[in-house]
Amino acid sequence: MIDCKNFVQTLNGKPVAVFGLGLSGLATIKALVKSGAKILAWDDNAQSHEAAVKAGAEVIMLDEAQLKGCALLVLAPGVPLFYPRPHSIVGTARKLGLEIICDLEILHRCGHGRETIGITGTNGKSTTTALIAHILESAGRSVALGGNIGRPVLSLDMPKKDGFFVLEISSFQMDLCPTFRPDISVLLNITPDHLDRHGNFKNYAAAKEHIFDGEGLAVISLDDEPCRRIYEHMLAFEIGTRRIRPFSFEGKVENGVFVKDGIVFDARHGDARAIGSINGLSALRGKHNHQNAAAAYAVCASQDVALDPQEILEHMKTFPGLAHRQFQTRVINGIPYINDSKATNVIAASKALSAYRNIYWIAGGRPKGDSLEDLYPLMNNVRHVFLIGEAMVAFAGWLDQYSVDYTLCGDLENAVREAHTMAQAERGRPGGAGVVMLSPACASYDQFSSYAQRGETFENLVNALDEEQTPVAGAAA
Ligand code: UMA
Repeated sequence: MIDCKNFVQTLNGKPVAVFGLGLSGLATIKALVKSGAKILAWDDNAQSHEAAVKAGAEVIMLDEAQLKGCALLVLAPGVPLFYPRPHSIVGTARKLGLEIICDLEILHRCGHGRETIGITGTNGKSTTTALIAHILESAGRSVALGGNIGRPVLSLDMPKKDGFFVLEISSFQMDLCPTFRPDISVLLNITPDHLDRHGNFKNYAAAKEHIFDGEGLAVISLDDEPCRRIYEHMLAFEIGTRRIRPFSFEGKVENGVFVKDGIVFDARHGDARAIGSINGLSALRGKHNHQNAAAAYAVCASQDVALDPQEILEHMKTFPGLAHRQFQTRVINGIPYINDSKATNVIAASKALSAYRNIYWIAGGRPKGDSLEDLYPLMNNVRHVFLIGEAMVAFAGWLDQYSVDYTLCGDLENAVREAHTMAQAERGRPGGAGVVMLSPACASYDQFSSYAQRGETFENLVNALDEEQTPVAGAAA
């Protein structure tokens, strides 16, 4: 847990208001109470109150009278700040002129003195954050990994004096950080997302862009238009005064880092130098992971971190990947079984479907209403679809249109069994061994409590599968 005494001293004895008692709210209460602060806390869901009391807060409705005496308001990132309309507590705090911040801002105000690496973007944040932390740790550096990835920052252990905070930062959190800007800021990509929360795409991109305010190093993708625009703004000193290191997974960039055909190139000092290949690394499959790898390399090779290029590549090779994100659970007779339960929408599933061939694809769950049409070009990569959950009928109708073979399996247990049987039986077919993959393109809530529970169930089922050699298609009887 982070020592917040430096921050608490700035409060002049006033209590802190904490609204939203989820992961970050509770961690904030615990850390601040331990450092001597008084906390007034509230959550619209009464079920969250008990945990806050146990953590040492006074749980009380945070109306104007209560907020008036507080030093500031710590807001959970998911509570509407601007759109669709600000939560009433936000309106009250603004009326009182009370500062509204999140836990990342508190960490910054603790004056910890460690280097901070912050990663934002629409996709790939968690993987890149975990990859950077893995490379640094493997190189013997002291690291605290957290933020939007699911570990609230104030619950982390302080890294050693010369260590790093490696933080995944969402646009919601950026909006709640008036002064915190990472020493090394990474922007991976920007595509439309969370528009309900930001009102429009311009506001969403602007929230991300703020990560580059101030000084330090800016590591920025050149692979999409909004990122390129921000890059141009930085070059023109319209944002921050940072050193700028561009990267790409789509082609050569001058003075930066790029990945081409799976080879990492370092062109930071002029000529592009091939550093090594990341082809064949199961945790970094697919073009989108080349973007993540290029960003991670640019951070770790920078003068601020100064790892040796070959060492970075070596540590990339041992990256295990993230749970539930194209995670290789097991290999049976040369066939990988992949848990991509985190793919809860069509775009996320399309990443996995483009990264493999001959896929025995387990899909379905509770559909999110997004169109399947984006998946059409990827159906060449799919051998057979095993459908589960509420989406079965709708998905089957779509697959019929394109003559893609499928089986209605109902639940995950049937789907894993059927996919396993078919994949193992077809091992000898032309085109090489396939891959069994859960990448649902749907939410999990029709049959599971979360995508994580769905992924764990998949892994348990896969781990229980029989390894016995099944006859290979085409082999003599
Ligand atoms: N609440 C209210 N009123 C509201 C809205 C929420 O009282 O109008 C209360 C809820 O009842 C609940 C609490 O607020 O008790 C939940 O707050 P939260 O979900 O905002 O926050 P945490 O549980 O603290 O989780 C947050 C991040 N959540 C969001 O940004 C929505 C987590 O990111 C993050 O891992 C965690 O802090 C630790 O730092 C999750 C996420 O979905 C994974 N992030 C979005 C994304 O990745 O797309 C941005």
